[in-house]
Amino acid sequence: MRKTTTALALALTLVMAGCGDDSVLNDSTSTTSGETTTEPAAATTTTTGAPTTTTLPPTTTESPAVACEAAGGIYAAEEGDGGVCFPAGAITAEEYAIRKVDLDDPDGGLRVWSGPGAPGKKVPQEDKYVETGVIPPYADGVMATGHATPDDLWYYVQYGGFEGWARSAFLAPAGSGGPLPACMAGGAAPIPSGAPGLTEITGDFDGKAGEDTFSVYWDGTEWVAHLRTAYGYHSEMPTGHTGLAPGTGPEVVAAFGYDFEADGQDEAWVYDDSPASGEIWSTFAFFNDGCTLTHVTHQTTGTPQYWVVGQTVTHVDSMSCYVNGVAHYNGAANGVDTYAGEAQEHWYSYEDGVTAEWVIIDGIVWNTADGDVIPNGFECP
Ligand SMILES: [Ca+2]
Repeated sequence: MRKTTTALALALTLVMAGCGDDSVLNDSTSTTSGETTTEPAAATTTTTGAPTTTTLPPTTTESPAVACEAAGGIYAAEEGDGGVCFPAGAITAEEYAIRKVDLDDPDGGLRVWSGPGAPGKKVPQEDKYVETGVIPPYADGVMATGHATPDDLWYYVQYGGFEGWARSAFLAPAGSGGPLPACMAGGAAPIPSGAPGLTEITGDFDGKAGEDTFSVYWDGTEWVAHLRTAYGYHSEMPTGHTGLAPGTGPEVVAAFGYDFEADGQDEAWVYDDSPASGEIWSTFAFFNDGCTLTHVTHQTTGTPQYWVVGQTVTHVDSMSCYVNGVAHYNGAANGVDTYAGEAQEHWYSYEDGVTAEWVIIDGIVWNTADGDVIPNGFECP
């Protein structure tokens, strides 16, 4: 680590000199003037010319940059005078990978700068620093040197022959993301900025680690389900839920993610708030094979599966998650939360399969007459 730090300090000095940064020149200028001023002082205090009183301690002639780098720090010089010293050892020096940067990122990847953002700022100080390079999306082998801003928003990194400051939010420990997924190129367009009715949930919807975002929004005509993976891949499809434009009627909402069959891949739940029949729920799954978001369908009918949940005047419906599926209860209402007489309990097993091209929902119906009190709603662990 010490070796790295020393080499780094040297490299930075070379870079600064190579870029024509005038801080190095200023350093030598100030050193010269310092020496000049010592001579008259020496002359007045040593009138008989004692030659041994002429030198100042070396540390007072070093610029902040040189002192910083000599101590293993990184000095971010600003335009004009001054700069900031970031000491070594703020974070562990280790290898990172780039995450959450889209393949089609307009910058071509993660931009690296000669200095970090101001404290608390997630954007670089473009008026003070310059871009030193761009690290491609999903690149591995990004070396963090151990220097970081106190707010932890910026790390100093080395990659592919250049180095500088990068946003820590886009750095993940090497290997933490597992193998790169197949669904990395192409895909749908990102959600338009300011899309109305937007709701978002997070989870591991592609099973590739990292935090994916599942959203529902109004595209001007209908409610659309949209998945953005941690790798920046986008997939979307209509929810199929009826609803009106935001603010004018029932809206469709992204509710939560849940991994039914514990295969490491969350399924996303959506509902619309229908005043006539309570809530109507359905679920979406992402398939890495085809890189597509899919509406979970009924095995027999082949159509998207919807479940009614909630209390109406004459019926009560509720649903619970189980190990690999859901149980849906419905029956005549008897008070707010209880079924009157015979209720039905429908079990829907769920299997998306590793290689299956469609989702299987299998409905099995059997009657119960226990009249148990069942929560009026949808409960998932
Ligand atoms: Ca799953």
